[in-house]
Amino acid sequence: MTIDQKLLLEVREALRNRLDEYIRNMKFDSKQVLYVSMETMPGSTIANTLMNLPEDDPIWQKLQDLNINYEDLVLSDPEPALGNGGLGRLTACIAESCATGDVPLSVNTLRYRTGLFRQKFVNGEQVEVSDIWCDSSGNYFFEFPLPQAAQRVEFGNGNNKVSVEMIPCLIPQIGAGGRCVVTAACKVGEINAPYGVDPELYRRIDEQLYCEDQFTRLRQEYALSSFTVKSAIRSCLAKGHRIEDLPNDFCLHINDTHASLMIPELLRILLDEHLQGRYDAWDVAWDIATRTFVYTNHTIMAEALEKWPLWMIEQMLPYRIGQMIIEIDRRMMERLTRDNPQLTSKQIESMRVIQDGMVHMANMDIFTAYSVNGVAKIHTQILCQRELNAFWLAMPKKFCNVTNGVTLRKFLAFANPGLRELITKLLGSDTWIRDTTKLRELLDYADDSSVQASFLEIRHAEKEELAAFIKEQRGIDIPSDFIFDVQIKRIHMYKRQLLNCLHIIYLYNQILNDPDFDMVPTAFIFGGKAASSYRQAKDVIRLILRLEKIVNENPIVSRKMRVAFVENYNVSKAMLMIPATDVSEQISTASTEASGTGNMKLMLNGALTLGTLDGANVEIYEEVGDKGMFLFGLHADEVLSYQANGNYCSWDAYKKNPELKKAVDMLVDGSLGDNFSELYNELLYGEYGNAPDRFFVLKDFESYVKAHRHVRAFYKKPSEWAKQSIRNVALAGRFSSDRMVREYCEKVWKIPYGKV
Ligand code: Z2T
Repeated sequence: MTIDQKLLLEVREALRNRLDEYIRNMKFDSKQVLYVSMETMPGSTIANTLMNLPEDDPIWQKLQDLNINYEDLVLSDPEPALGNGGLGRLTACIAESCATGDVPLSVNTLRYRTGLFRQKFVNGEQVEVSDIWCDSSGNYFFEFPLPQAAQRVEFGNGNNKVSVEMIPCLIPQIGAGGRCVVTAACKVGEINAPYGVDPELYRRIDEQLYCEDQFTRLRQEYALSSFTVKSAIRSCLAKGHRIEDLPNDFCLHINDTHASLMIPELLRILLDEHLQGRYDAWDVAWDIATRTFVYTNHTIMAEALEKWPLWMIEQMLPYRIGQMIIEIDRRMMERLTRDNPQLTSKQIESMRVIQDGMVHMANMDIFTAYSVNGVAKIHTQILCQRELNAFWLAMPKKFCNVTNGVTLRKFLAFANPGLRELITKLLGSDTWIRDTTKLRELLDYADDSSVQASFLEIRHAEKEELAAFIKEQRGIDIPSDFIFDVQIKRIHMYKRQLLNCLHIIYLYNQILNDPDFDMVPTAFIFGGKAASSYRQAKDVIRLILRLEKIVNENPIVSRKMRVAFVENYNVSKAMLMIPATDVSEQISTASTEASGTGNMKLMLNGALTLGTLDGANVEIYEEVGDKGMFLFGLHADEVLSYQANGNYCSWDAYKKNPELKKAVDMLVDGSLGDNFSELYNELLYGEYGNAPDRFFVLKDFESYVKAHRHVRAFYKKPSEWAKQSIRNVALAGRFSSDRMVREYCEKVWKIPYGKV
């Protein structure tokens, strides 16, 4: 479907009006947060705009006149896929909540000409197709370039000096109160390269998200970092403030380590351009830096912690950047040894910025930032007690937790209009859309059988819509009276889609062995992309697509279960799938998922969580208790202790349980019609030098099977199920990004929430 041009213009007008108002009302006296993120995934701008326009906005009448179906509209609106998963989506939720809460924040990011790939299934495998989110001349309809705010970023040294113009393009996000914040997505403008240097190398800076080429990747990180620091300094001085006032004017938020180069960049500019000749220049610069930066950590997975070779930084960036890093490292060692006699030299060494010629970005961030936070209770705990323990012992005060949240205007109010109406009717007004604590009042209705019936009806209608979509997209029939069991997230070994698959194979065997096997019919629905170079994850996709065929095409098995993999999962697909979910699969190995945010979006819509005590599942469990959630699996301390002692043997579980053994063997014995030997090896022998079954899939299998049995038994009691579903919605207010942003204001950014 091509989107009605008139409508596009209407939405664009609405955005431009708010943007103009925003620029007119910019409060120059209050502190601004620059949230610097290599990723953002706002989803459809049409949806993001419409969802927050008040009911009396003239645009609604016009839409009605045009007779437009929103769901089709949103699904056909190309989304700026400038991110991978949770981290990029969180950035967009933060922006939306800041717009709603009148918090002066802007997101700085890069404007990748090709975002994350579009996923296609060809011959039972994922194929990556380049994603076109702009028109044929490279423009995006809902962005507003701001060339007057461009900055020049410099690379290299001496005769090889190159300068690249970075031009911000603004994508406004309107909040529920009608104000807006902007995402400044930077693109490359004019490049000045001396004779002999290929300017094309620098064109690549805004070419694509997470490019494999490490040189380009480093240039991307520096371009975003330098642009941001320069913008902040320019604006501070333009207000007539002194450079020492920078920390009062700006908080520079390092969203994971990708923008860590802001630290040496700020020191460099301060020392070389603003504090020259002052005997205390370093101390002043350092004092400014340590009051300006904050850092959020989003993972403890070692392979995701960024380290850059110092030589690469020295060679490709201005040489002063390398010098700054060396100086931070030197002074840090002096300070840490002087102030922490209680720490061992091994502990001190672990905190070093430069180790074996590699720059440990997180270490530089933690030492410099005045605030360091994790994204869920258990994640922050593991950071403090384990991963970053030495830092925590040396500087406990700068650590805090801010549990993630999601915007319920998008994922509940807009995505699930039936539920929105019911809640508004029950609570007597729609103020819960901005004050999510009000959702708690729904608890009064959890036992009310007519409310329970309405809940189930709304869910059923959503399930029919999703089933129709899956039929159209994948040609698979899913009866809407099946349990909709949904796992939607990036494909990753630690997220354990493989555990879900082994359970499906197990059920398949059970049904075939015993045609009377008593089972509430269940549809296992997946969505998610695998990184193009991640072989095991792509094998998992291949496995799920195999299971689709084997299960759905078997006349006996398909009476009791179905499998479907929704192609090209993205933000708009999420809005379609989440309201239709009965069971939310959140089954990562305990201690591996920092927070998870899909778990929150699903809970918000009344899905019951089937999960481990990992990430924010822990806090979901605190809210809903045993009856509101199906828990299974090892606890984080058990996982960490197995890892520390190396005493987990995956063969034990495999040999002990014949049904599990059978399911695992089927990965390689040909009965699935294809071979999955790498996944088999992963479980029993270990791959890439890792321990066998490093994510405890086999260990947790029995407990997972049991949890699923509970799910099916519970589903037979619709009134009980509906009651817990209502409780889930009622208790989800804590997971609103409004609460998260309020906490960031208080604990991290140190600015008032909302209007002063
Ligand atoms: C990402 O999506 C997340 C962490 C990363 O660490 C990178 C990416 Cl692309 C570098 C996710 C976490 O895995 C998830 O648990 C969390 O909810 C999300 O960030 C937002 O904090």
